[in-house]
Amino acid sequence: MIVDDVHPAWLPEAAFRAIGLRRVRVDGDGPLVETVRAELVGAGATLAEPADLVLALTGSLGEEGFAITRREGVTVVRAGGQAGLLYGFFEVVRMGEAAFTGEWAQRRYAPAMRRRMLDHWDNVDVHPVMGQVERGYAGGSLFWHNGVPRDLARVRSYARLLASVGINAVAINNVNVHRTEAHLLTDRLGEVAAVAAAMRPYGIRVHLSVSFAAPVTLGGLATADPLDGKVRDWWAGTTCEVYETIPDFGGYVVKADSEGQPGPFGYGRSHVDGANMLAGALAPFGGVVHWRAFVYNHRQDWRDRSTDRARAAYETFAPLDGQFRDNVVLQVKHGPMDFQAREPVSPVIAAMPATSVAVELQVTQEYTGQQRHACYLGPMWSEVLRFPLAGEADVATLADELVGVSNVGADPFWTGHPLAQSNLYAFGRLAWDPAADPLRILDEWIDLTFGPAVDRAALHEILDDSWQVYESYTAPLGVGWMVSPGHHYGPDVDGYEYSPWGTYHFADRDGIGVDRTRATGTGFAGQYPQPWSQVFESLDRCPDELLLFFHHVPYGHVLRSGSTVIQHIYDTHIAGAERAVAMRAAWERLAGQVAPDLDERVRERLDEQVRSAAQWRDQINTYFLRKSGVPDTEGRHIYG
Ligand code: GCV
Repeated sequence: MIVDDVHPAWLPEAAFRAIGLRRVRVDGDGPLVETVRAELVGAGATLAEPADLVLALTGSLGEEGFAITRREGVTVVRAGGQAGLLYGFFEVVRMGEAAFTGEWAQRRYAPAMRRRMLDHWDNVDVHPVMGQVERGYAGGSLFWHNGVPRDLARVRSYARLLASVGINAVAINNVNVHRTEAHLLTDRLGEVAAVAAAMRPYGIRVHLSVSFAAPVTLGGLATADPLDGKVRDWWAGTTCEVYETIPDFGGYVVKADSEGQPGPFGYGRSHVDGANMLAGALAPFGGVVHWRAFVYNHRQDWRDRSTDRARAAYETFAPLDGQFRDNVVLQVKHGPMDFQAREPVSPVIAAMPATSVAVELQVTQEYTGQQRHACYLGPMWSEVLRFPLAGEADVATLADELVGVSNVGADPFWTGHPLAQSNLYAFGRLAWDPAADPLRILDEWIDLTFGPAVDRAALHEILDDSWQVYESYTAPLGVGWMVSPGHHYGPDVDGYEYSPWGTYHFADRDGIGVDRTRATGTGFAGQYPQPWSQVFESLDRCPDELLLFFHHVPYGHVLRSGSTVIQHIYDTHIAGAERAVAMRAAWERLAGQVAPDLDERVRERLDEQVRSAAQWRDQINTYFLRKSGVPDTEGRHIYG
């Protein structure tokens, strides 16, 4: 077992107690099998006969699948490949004593998504505006410190945590590739190789974000035109060197023509030209390119009501379906805007049946409280993944892969807010099984992290619906934004209203919301397959929580819930801020049950959540009271 100076998260020594008491046999060879052996020994198990637990490489369960059975007092894990054996081992850890109790028939496990990936937005240097980790709320980078690589022991511990929830790929640097970080592809490749070596024993392949302009900035060419022979040769040669150094390198992640990053549009080429060129360079080595669909005009004029940022990704990519090479994965944010607390699922996910699609979730809490607010995102992701976007097919079925923007940094608790570890855990578990119940996953996390004696009810009270609580005191009814520009923390209702980012709520004295209907608005609703196109188009059928994403309505509009829009705003904001206070009170019940440093950190964050929720409540309620002039029917105090 790895011991270092960080919090053990969901793998404390106690989690291995049941395994540690057993005699074990491991049948098979290979580096990941060795990892399993080392884990068993580290847990205190003896490699001896007669075994209570047998882990064996056999059969046809696929590279990552495994089966567990228990007969005649022996628990047997069978796996088709080494990764499967590692995942089977961690399943036994999760089961605890139950893995060694009773007799049961074979249970089979296999991941739903072939690639379960975390993207880090880490920079090597501290960026003057974005810091070292863009949208990072957990200290500096895991990989670099003061411009040089960190001690890799922590990276190895991280890989272990990730493997225990089935993650098999990590992109280690920011998709906004700055000058220093561009060199990771060439003269600083050794640093990537070192991270890959630390993660390899846990079955995790390393990917790299690259700049589309690299042939110019690194190669000294005059162009990065994807159809230029010299450019193609440069990428082919560079990629070949990458694989000579890191034979199991995963591939490239590319943010192109997006928020100022260079891309094929700059050369009059399409995203098929750009992505396929890189895919061609990677194909001989089995690598993939994750090509992000987050392409929109970030220099919009707010006066221009014909442009709608929500429409942009579909307009760019839907016509290109079927033209991408097999090793291109189109990486699509789960919603059409940008990781707001509430968005409809992106219609792009249903528009690319002939393209590999990765759905991108934001584990780092940029728009959901920045790891200062407790906000368990499992229920949100579960809703996204189970959403029946195309007939019978839900998002999880339409997606080939799941990618999460990591919430981890150099912080001793990994995630800043210790309770945000639950999000990292849930991301892995849902990528493995999108049908899993997010509250059951939370329970599993609580059990592993805090042990069976903890007041589980208190933790559930804080976290179960913390996403809905966060939503209730921030921007209402799916309209989104209303955050402080730039750093995106805390309320600023009009902060983005007259900005170039395409993120408007259009509140005036009569009403609020964005008309995205085909009939009278931007037409975005028309990008969905039926029935959703009609459901979102219709004022009567549109779900309340997305009403203002699709419609501009008067404050007196009656929601399906029976409340008016304005009364809903008042009620939810008052109740939400009260819930934050109740969350803090629930934590009090855990006094003495958790380690003092963790206790102190959580208390500090809950105090901030209470303060911030009240600030959100007061700014939002006051803003809408002033705009609408409609008083609260309950006569509660709202600052006028
Ligand atoms: C890495 C949002 C964030 C940016 C991020 C971008 C992206 O706009 O605010 O920090 O850039 O998404 O996903 O590329």
